[in-house]
Parts: sequence; C-alpha cells; structure tokens
Amino acid sequence: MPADAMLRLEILPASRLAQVEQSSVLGGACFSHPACAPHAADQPFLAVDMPLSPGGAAICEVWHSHEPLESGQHGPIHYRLGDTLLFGCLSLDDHAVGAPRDARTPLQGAAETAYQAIFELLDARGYHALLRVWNYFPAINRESHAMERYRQFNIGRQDAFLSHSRSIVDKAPAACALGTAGGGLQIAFLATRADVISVENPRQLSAYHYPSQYGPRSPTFSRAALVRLGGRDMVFISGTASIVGHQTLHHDDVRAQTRECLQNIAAILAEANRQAPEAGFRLETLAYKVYIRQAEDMETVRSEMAHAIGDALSAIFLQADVCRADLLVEIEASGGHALGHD
Ligand code: 3EB
Repeated sequence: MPADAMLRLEILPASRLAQVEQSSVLGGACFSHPACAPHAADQPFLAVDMPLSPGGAAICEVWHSHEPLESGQHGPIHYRLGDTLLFGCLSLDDHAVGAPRDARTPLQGAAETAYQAIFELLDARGYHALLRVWNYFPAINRESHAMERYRQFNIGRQDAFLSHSRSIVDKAPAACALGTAGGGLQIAFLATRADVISVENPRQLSAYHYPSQYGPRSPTFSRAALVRLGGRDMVFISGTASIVGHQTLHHDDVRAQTRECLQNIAAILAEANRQAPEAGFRLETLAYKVYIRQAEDMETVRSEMAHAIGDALSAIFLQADVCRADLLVEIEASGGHALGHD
C-alpha cells in the first residue's frame, strides 16, 4: 500500500494499535464489548461499546493521511487535521445536557450540541464540507419522552444543520446511526476542504424526504458522498438497509434483507460511477462494515456477502441495533482510498 496516500484506512486488532505508524494517524475508532480505552491521548479515537462477531477480539479502524497533521480540541471535539482533511470525534453524556425546563429531550439536546460544535469547528478552520459521520448511541430504538430515541436524535441533528445554515437536503453528509451497548452519544466524522458530491439511490427515497411516519424530522444524510482527494476518487457509502422507496422489506428474513442491502449498495455505486466516470468503483474492492442486530445472524450475513462479493471481501462485523426496529442488518462501505498497512 502506498505510504504516501492522502487517505488510508487500516483495520487491526486493538492489541496491535501501539505498533501503528503514529505520525500519519488522523484518528479512528475501536469497537469492543465493553468499550476499550483509546490508546493515545493526543489522537481522536472513539471507544465504542459494540460487540463483535462471536469470539472476535476488539477491533480498530484507523484513518491515516500523508499530509502534515496537527491536533486540536474544540469544546467536546478532539480532532486532527491537515491541509485537506480533518477527522474529529466526541462523546457526550446524553443525560446531562439541557436545562431542567429545556423543551428538548436530553438526547435531542446532546445531538444538537454535538453537531453545533462540529459546524463551529468546521467554520473556524475553513472546512466547508462534512464528508462522513458515524453516529453511535445506546438504546436507539427505546422510547423515552414519548418518542423513540432515534427520532429524538434526528430532531437535534436537523436543528443544528438549520441553525448553521447548512442544507438539510442536497449536501448532507454520508452517515450511519447505530445503537451501542452503552456509553453516551459518540460521533466521529471526516471533513474536507475539497468539493464533495452527494449521491442518492434511485431505488430509495432520499432519507431527507422520508414521510413523517418515521418521525417528526427526517434524517439528515445522503446515500453516499463522493470526493476527489490527492488525485483519487473516493466514495463513502452511508449505512444501507433493506429499504426500498421508504419502506422496510423482508421483515424477519435476515438473508433477504442482506441481499436487499447489497442491491442498494450496487445501485449507489452505479450512481457514484455515473457521477465520477473515471473512478471505476467496484463492489469487490470496497471496505465494508456490517452491523447486525442479532449476533446469531452473523454467519448468515457473512455467507450471503461472500456469495455476492467474493472471498476477498474486506469486512468487519459488529452487533448493533439498527435505527428501525424491523431492520436486522445495515451495511456501510467506502472505496477509492488506500486500505491496509503502509
Ligand atoms: C435508512 O436508510 C437506514 O440517520 O444517519 C442509514 C444511514 C440509516 C444513516 C442516519 C440512518 C442513518 O434510513 C438507517
């Protein structure tokens, strides 16, 4: 792998984190149950409480860049940035935010606070484009304050976009939102000074146009984000589920849901290739992250993916609640960046 890549994703067991080339680290996340403490104080790392494929050791995703990097902190955000890319992350207690008479629920308040801090940081450092956001918080499908927590999150997130005059439709970042086993609201993000193109899926209604049956505010994300960095086209495909139009398909059938996810990803990738004709993105060369609601479905999902994509599949499998109670699996992916070690 080129050591000089503008952006490289390294996936490794947490036990090997200390051996990672430090100077090029932008930041990352470690997934384990319980959460394991991130290694370096100076680097933005999320410790996410999310169980792995049965018996799996704690796993880390580390984003690298060859750009000269510096670290910083803005409110709750720890970040590292170069000339072109910024990686940041934050953890907020979703109980402590909000005054007693605040009309917002605590999670809604935490989401709004988090995204406001992100936009303040991006404005201050001149990073106009939020490229990719990972949203993690516990009990995502649980009802509190007469509303499912995912829907509360959507209100706070959208309010922050609106109050920072960021479009909630045509320039939304690629994203995912998953339930963790514990902790507060945890968000990691990649932002860039380069131009980003948002990609939608012709098979799916844009999430920002979902009807109100899925909550009072629609989710603010695009199906994928395309960007050209260091002369290479890169794609970030959002968490993708068994949804066609705006409806969940294949209730209680994890195999069929997995196939539908892959069809959606193929459709998004075709759109990305249409908008970046020289990119030549292929399903076989993407890096996948797979969230599965029920640990016992892991093998079914894995074999369905290997069947569709091939044995060279690069994927990590995590057990997480997906943001609609009827979804059993959600798959995200990225491509075009370097992948692996130096
Ligand atoms: C969906 O398509 C499934 O709220 O940021 C996927 C990706 C989903 C991102 C988010 C939610 C989000 O609606 C759920």
